[in-house]
Amino acid sequence: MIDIDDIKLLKLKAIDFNEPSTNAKKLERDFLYYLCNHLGHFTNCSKYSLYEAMALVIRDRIMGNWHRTWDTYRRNKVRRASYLSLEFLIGRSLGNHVLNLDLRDNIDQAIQDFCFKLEGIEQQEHDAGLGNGGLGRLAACFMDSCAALQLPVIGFGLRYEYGIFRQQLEHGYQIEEPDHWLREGNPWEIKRSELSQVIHFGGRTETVTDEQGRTVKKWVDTQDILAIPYDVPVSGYQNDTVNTLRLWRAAATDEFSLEEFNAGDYAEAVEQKNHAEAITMVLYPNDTSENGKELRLRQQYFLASASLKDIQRSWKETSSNGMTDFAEGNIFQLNDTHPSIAVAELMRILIDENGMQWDQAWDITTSCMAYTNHTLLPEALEKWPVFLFERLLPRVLEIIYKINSQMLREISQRWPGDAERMKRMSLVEEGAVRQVRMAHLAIAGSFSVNGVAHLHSELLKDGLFRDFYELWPEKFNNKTNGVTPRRWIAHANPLMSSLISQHIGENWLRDLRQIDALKKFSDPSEKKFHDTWYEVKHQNKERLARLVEQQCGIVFNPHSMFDVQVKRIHEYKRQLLNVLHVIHLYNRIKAGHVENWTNRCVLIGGKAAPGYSRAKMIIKLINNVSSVINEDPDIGDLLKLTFLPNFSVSAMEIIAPGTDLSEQISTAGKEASGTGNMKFMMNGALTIGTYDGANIEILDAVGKNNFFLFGHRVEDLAAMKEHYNPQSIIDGDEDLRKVMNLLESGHFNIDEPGIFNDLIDTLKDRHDPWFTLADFRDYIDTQQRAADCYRDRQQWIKMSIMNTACCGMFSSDRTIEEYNNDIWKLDQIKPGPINPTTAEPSR
Ligand code: HTE
Repeated sequence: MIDIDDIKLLKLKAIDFNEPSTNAKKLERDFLYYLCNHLGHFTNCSKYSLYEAMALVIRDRIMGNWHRTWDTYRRNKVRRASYLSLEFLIGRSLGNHVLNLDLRDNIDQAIQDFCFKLEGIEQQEHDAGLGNGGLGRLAACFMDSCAALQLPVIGFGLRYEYGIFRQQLEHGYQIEEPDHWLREGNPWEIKRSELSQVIHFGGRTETVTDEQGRTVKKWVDTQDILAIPYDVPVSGYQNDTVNTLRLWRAAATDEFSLEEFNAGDYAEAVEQKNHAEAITMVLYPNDTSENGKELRLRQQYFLASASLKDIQRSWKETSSNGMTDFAEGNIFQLNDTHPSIAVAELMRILIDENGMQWDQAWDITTSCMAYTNHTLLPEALEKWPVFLFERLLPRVLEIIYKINSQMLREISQRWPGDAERMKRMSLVEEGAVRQVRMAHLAIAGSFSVNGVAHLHSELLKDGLFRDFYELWPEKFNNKTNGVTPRRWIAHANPLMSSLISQHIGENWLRDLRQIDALKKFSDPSEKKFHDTWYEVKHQNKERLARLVEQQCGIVFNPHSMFDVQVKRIHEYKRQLLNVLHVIHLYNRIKAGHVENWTNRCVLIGGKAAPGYSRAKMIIKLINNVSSVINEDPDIGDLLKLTFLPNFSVSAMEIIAPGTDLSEQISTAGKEASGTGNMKFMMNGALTIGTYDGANIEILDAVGKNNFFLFGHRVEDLAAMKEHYNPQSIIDGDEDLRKVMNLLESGHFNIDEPGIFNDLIDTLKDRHDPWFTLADFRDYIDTQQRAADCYRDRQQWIKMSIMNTACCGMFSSDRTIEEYNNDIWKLDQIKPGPINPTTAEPSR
């Protein structure tokens, strides 16, 4: 008998449990067991229960390796990295684990007697929409790659009750609906209450004398909130590693509500509980723009503090030197400035909670923090009012001040008397409201600062962070983004994947550089391969057309060119430029200029931040233009335009494989990297794109003959800035004039006069920061080249194959290898058998 207090014995018993078999018979039995015995469904059940039962079957087959992976890391006292991010845009997990565990064939066999398919079950899973766009999805791809590469990396994030809002359309306008993704539970998460942490807010600081007679600071009278971790497994690709994504949920501490209860104010106590839980209630739906809400700062500190305390706890379990050698064993990668308050929080933990001296604490902190910047847009640069810090995090603010004075001293030694430089670089911006500049804190506290594509990293050095580059050039580096080929090729595009594997073997999924071997099949003499390639693309287009018809009620003819732009709606991404081109094509058809025509289906999708009214009007414009075009009997199959509502990770899994032409048309210098561009290219789409972000590296990889490049470059735009004159561009371009005239005539908003005036004005504004009309002509001409090329089917297939064949460097495995070689310095390690004498499943 195991006594309830004898956890140790329980652990020993637990380590020799049997790994459930993966043969089809056992899978079927377990599936029925979960459905009937566990979930209690007998004669009928919801489709969701089928998913739930299947998820539990898979989860059982992950557990052993998850345990072994933890135990191996702990036992070997390996150096670890923590990826701190306010966003992890995971999407669905079932299919991903099935691929990683190589269970698909067995499951298909296990359920062959039932009248549903695994694919149907997979679709029941709610997307985990814990992110806005590229930044959040990148974090998810990185977690996948770390597990694939067997690196000891733990992700830390927040378990938002509500993820990114669900987007619906009403009369062409975006409507946001709450996404209560956890309503039916989440079979992947394991709550670990025993690892909860207490997080402090509010209160004040006191100067006191400690036992050794030193003056030290104390943070007192705080309001405490409980951080409860929920662990989500991250399986590696057929390699037994299962890493962890640890998501924190906020809850009221028992003590806190108790006090109120004792005071007899029951309602107040419950309200405080709600107040505590509000921290992880909702994801802020802004991408590349700052929000500035107090609750958001609370979220940031909550994540940083809970994660650091968790790592401190586990570090102390294995280290004999306390926190002195913490930096040898730990590194934190900050996903943008959102978690950058971790710099000051680690200082606070080392000094206040471990009695360390400032200089030693600073050495440790700056040896284990690394910061990734994801945008140059000034509206995304986080600043927090000092008064907020004073109220919420008074002790943390004191530390920030001290970091600042130390840095300013260093600057004044290097550039004596350069007051302007000090002002520019200060962690605190002076003004009516003094503000803490989080990027400056992140740079000062990190030993590595990286951008996410070559151009972006260069622009950081000679623009936004120039002063810091001059002070600390050795910190700056580039890590070009990547995406996981498991989700974005193997899972999303099984037809193409098996075609590839038939010709070059299967190893490309582990090492995407090997997909290079596909190049030789791009030669048109490989007729059979070309025919199959075309057939696969066609089937993927049919699948996408079904989605479009379901979601939009518009019929896409899969023989047309599928021209797609899906991403967040933002002026810099220039969905407007896309619409101008569509209107131009519409004009041509109406004028009868359809010589050498290529039928085209244009798909646009993406969410607008709820407070970004201009972005919402762009959605409305797309929908209005779409109605006019799709309802005009003259247009027919020549041209279609539709807006796909509620773009998501799982929608992208259907969209990318079915796309012919990928629109990557941001104003040069504005898209830090882009990652959708990579997902499209991998799936054999051609890119029409500007010289921006990772487009440049894609262009380098495929060559200019396999890429439709257009538009002004960063330096062209800089030179044009002073004399940019959109009106003269309109006057000098007949096609553009016709497009603008039609827009201004109200042709697309007959019942809603004037609604697009603001959009039209921005296009014609001499200070339009996005230079949309400056790129119109080249864009239109380049679109024509793409269209002509598409009619030469043989040529297009060749280019399509070349795009897939050249995608090797855009695997996030490559990106993670670079992070590891240059920044993290972790050893790869395979999970070994559990050692019963040291078994300790807790962390
Ligand atoms: C870039 C995109 C890049 C991606 O990161 C982005 N940066 C943000 N969102 C992105 O998608 C971002 C969001 C909130 C605050 C600051 C930045 O726009 C991943 O591919 O180009 O690096």
